[in-house]
Amino acid sequence: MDAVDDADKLPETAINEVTSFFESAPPLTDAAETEICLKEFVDRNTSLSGINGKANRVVCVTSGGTTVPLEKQCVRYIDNFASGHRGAASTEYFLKAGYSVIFLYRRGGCQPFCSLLPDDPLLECFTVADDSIIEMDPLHAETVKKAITETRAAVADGILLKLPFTTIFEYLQILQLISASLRGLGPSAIFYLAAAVSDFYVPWESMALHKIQSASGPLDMRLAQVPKMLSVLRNEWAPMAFYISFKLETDKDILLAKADMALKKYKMHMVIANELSTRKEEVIVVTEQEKVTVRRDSTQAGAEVECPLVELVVDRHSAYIKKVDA
Ligand code: PAZ
Repeated sequence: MDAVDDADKLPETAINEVTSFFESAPPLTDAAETEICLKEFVDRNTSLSGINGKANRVVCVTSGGTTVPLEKQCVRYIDNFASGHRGAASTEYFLKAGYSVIFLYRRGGCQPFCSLLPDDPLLECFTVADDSIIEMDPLHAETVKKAITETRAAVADGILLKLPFTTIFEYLQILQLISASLRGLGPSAIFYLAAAVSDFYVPWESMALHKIQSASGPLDMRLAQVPKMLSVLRNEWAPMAFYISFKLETDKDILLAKADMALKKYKMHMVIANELSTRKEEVIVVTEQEKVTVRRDSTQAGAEVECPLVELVVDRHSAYIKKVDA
C-alpha cells in the first residue's frame, strides 16, 4: 500500500464531519507555541545529517489513552486503557535507531528513559537527611541519573519533542498540527499510532457546563461518534508518510480479522495486533504481504517486545522510502 491517489480521496461528508469536530472543539490553549516548536523541530531535523544513514527521518509516536470529558468544567470523564509503556519504550528504540521523535503522550503516562524508576520516584528515590538536606537514595542513583541525562540530552539535541494531551479534543488537534509539520517530509515521516483513542465523545456544544448532579437519578447520555480521523490523516493531512496503527482486543479470535480490516479500511502500511493480556510478550505485525509474530526475548532480563518491533518497523520503512524514491 503506497501513497494515496485521487480515487482514494475522502467523500465530502467525511471531511465535513471532521471540519465540524474541529470547529466545535475547545481551542488548544497553546496552539501557536506548539506550531512554533514543531516548525523548529522539523527544520532542525531536516538540516541534520542524522546517524546510521537516517537523516530526515522523523517519527510521531502517540502514547497513552485519550479522555472524553462529560462536563466543560470537568469533574467526570470516560477514559481509555493505556499506560503509555508501548509508546515510551518505542520512543527509546527509535531514538537509538537514529530517528527523531515527536512523542505525543498522555499527561502523567509513562515517559521514555524512565521505565526503571520506581512507581513513586519522588518518595522512593529521595531521603531527607536532616531538616534541610534532601539526598538521593544510593539504590536508585544510577537509574535517576540515567533517566534525567538521557531525556535532557535528547531534548537538548533537538531529536526528542514531547507534547502532552489529556482529552480527545487536545489529542486530535495536536495530531493535526504534527501532520501539517511533517507533511513536507514525505515518506521520511512515520506515524506510529500506539495511543488508545476514544471512539465516542460528547460534543462540546452539548456538554454540561457544571458537574452533573446525581439527585435527578440515572444518567442518560448519548455519545457521538468521533469522526474517522485516521482516514483524514492518511489521505489528506500527510498522504506520503508511512503509517502504523495498533489494534487492541481482549478476544484473540477476532484480533487478526480486526487488524486486517483496519489495514484495508485505513490503508495502513502496518497494523500491530495485540491482546491485552499478552501485549508485553508478543505482538503480530500485519501487512498486505505478511503476518509476523514479534516476541520479547524472554532469555534476556529486561528485554522488551518494542526492541524487535521497532527494528522491523525501521526495516520496512527503509524499504518504503526506497520504493517511493525509485
Ligand atoms: O500503553 P500500554 O503499553 O499500556 O498499551 C499499549 C496499547 C495496548 C494501548 C497499544 O499497543 C494499542 O494497542 N493501542 C491501540 C489501542 C486500540 O485498539 O485503540
